[in-house]
Amino acid sequence: MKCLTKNEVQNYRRDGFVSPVRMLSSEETVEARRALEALEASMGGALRGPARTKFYLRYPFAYRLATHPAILDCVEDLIGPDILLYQNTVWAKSAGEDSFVSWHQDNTYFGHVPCEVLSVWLALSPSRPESGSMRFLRGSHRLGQLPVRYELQGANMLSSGQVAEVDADAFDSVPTSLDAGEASIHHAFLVHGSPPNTTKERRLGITFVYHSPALTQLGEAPGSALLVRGQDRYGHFEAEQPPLAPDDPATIARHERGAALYRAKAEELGNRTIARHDKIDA
Ligand SMILES: O=C(O)CCC(=O)C(=O)O
Repeated sequence: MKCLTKNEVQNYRRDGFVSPVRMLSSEETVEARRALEALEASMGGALRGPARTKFYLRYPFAYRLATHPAILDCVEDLIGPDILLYQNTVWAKSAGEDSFVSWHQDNTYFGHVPCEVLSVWLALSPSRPESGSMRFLRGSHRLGQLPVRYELQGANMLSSGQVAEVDADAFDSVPTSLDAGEASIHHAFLVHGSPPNTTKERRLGITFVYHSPALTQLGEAPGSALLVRGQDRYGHFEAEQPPLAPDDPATIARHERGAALYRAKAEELGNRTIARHDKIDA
């Protein structure tokens, strides 16, 4: 084990999540939040368009977070030493806003097979039940891929408004509670969601999605991913490159391609409204 205890790994296998895990020092957390909020400010207050998708391909601060040794050590404890980074995005809830996230499984629009995929949700502010922290349906990852229905409500942060068809009452619903710099890690079949932020503080987190290079994806559209540790002996995913600088033309082009491939795959797997939030923040 490089980071997690044997118990935490066992809990992840049984429950589908482990939380909380300290990832960043307080200095690193402050710096990461400053960098993200400066980027948001440069876009008028929120990330928009393709910047919401795979932004580790464009912004070095996001790449550094995605490859932080503490995060990769935890990921390695759960999925082994060869690690691809598939996606990242930001999850921000303003003070008192009604945004929520419906019960869903991340793999619905990733389509990875087998679904040995996990998300690290890194808190850049405290994330408490009252500020709309994520809730996990304990053990629901063992249900496999569930069908979804669509409830396209404006306040749902999921672009397609999908709701996993699950009897949520049959599961223990576990709210996470994270200090800034801590993370929760969840399996991509785990059913999860989050309520509105009822506090006076902004709740801010970034997710990073990792899996082994051995996996494949459902559908025909190609996917791309960035090797962040170990080796890729399979070549199932188009190889991405780290960013050089946010205004480097090759970096911009690579980010645009990665984001477009990600979106095309999600659309192929049923997310017809993946661009829904591109303009909402405008
Ligand atoms: O940040 C939230 O409230 C939800 C995040 C989420 O659904 C995810 O990271 O998969």
